[in-house]
Amino acid sequence: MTRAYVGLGANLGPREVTILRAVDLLALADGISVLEVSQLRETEPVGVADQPAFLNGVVAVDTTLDARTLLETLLEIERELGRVRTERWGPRTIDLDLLVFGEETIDEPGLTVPHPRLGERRFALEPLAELAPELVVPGLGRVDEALTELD
Ligand code: GSY
Repeated sequence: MTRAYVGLGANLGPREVTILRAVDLLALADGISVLEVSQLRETEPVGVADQPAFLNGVVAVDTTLDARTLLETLLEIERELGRVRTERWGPRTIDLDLLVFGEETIDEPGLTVPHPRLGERRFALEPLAELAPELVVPGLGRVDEALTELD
């Protein structure tokens, strides 16, 4: 069993409804137990500034899946909720990012864990710190300390 953390984001359509539906679909998926969902917070877009504000949060799960299968499940849920991948940094109805997968470090085509930009993204680090401030992320260190450094 592996504890994993998944970033939740949306900036198109009914953002909160879509994010909560994504969490429901995660809970229904084989091999995944949803443990806790952070508060959802509105955040300014990072990257392409000229797009609507995001709603972001993080969900903690326990899973018997391996990281690649969990990632495929996340992509499947994104597709089910109408996500169409067009512009890389552009607006999206739903975004599920695999942030942390246990203590594993993975760098393969299409799968990099921990998420390579976690340490620079307040919109991901802040809700992660709400759920797991003492978590030590490989290559990043304690989540609460990483967040303080960002301040
Ligand atoms: O993968 C993250 C998508 N994304 C976001 C986001 O989720 N929140 C904010 N605030 N900015 C973002 N820019 C991108 S790309």
